[in-house]
Amino acid sequence: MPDTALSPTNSHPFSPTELRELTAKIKQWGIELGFAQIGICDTDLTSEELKLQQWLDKGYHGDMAYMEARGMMRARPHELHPGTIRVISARMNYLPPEAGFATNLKDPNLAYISRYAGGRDYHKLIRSRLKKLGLMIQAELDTMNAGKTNFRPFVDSAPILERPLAEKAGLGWTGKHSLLLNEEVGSWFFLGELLIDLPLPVDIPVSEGCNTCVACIKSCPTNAIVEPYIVDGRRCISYLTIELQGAIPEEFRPLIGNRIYGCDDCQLVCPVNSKAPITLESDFHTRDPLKQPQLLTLFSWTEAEFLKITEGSPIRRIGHKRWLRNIAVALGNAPASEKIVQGLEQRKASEEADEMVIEHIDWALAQQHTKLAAVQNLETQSLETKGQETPALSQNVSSLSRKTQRVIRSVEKGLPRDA
Ligand code: B12
Ligand code: SF4
Ligand code: SF4
Repeated sequence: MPDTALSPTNSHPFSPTELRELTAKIKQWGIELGFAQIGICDTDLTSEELKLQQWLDKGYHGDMAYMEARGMMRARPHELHPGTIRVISARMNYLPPEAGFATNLKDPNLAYISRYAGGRDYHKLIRSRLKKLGLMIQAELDTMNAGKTNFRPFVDSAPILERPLAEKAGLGWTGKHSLLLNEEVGSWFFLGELLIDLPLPVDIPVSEGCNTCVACIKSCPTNAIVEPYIVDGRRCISYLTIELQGAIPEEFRPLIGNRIYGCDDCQLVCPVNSKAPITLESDFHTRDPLKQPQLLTLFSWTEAEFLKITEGSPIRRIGHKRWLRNIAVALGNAPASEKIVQGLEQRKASEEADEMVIEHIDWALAQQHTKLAAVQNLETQSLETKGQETPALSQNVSSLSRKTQRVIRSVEKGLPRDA
């Protein structure tokens, strides 16, 4: 390293000692602001460009037009925010207490909501903390009489490749599910970045730790992890229930089970998550109405109720119609029930159901009628066999897929605190 270094927009020469001390302070401030870890990397993502292009060429982004909107700028932070020479990458833990993963997945009459989404929307929270970090850096430069720095926080928004940046910055390795994970803490964290023009020393990436494990690939309900490290977004339940605007393709509906907003399965079976810490942010704790909620209760919310209860939460982004669409699918997957049929019919007759919602309700009604007929058949058989209840009847034709049953067993064994 030369004796002094200049940033592109700051003519102040920094000595290596000044930069090392400033970096140590930045990492400490990051922790004080609630981040679990801060790392620093340069802006060179050329090795990712071809992989990103192949992913887009295969159409894995589906309807997410924003993924191709800015071309390769996503892999070029210095083009997205001119002057940038370093990325300060930050991660914030979101695992809420009493996650109740298995209890929730086990009961198909309850709605499963991805555990990142039960509290406050992370975008605003993380962006504002990163901005504070930038202002703290500026205040320090002021005391050093070192001029102005040019910084910009990012969280998802103009989507730079956050995961490869965080990997370069030493925050973890890319798991076969394509998320970043870390030996000490697992993967239940969000990423955010501060793009900056200071020549800070960079961190060293950690080495990959998945080894021969393939649990996430085997457990994905929709086989969305098409190759190790590569997710076909169009198959992912997170995409189908959150990003997709229109109808959910029928082939995926039975596989979605009771997951009405996002999916956690590939992380639930990951052995590295056994050490995951609970978030320190009470804002990420699950709000009461969203804790293990009954599908029928959520389905009965009017649009006004939906907007009120989900205010400030990421769930609000999908709007009431897609909320109803997702719950209708889960109700179709739930065990046979006259009450569910009634709930579906009431909703179908309501003014809040548009054409798309009605199509999903009709699908769910067809599933329910088929299952009710099966239960009736079994009842008749049971009467004929002198009242002996058949096992299938007592379970009301179990609607949990084999994969989900495996995920539940894996959570109960591997993540007992969060089960
Ligand atoms: C689009 C998107 C999605 C899409 C597509 C997912 C995907 N894997 O691409 C959908 C809607 C499906 C999705 C789902 C989820 N997402 Co998302 N998503 C994003 C977003 C906005 C962009 C990701 C992206 O660039 N994808 C494009 C592809 C090309 O990138 P990639 O998957 O990293 O692909 C690389 C690999 O394929 C790799 N590669 C290719 N071949 C090989 C070979 C080897 C050996 C290796 C190592 C790598 C490799 O190179 C590619 C290019 O870099 C990021 C935020 C951001 N701005 O980065 C959040 C982000 C990745 N998502 C996040 C989360 C939390 C989720 C969910 C867990 C949410 C949920 N519970 O429902 C799921 C998880 C699904 C999964 N297994 O990926 C977090 C992940 C945090 C973490 N710990 O890593 C992020 C970073 C958001 C954030 N700010 O915190 N997401
Ligand atoms: S979030 Fe769910 S659907 Fe998406 S890749 Fe992971 S396990 Fe598969
Ligand atoms: S489940 Fe296994 S393969 Fe998948 S990310 Fe975790 S350690 Fe890696």
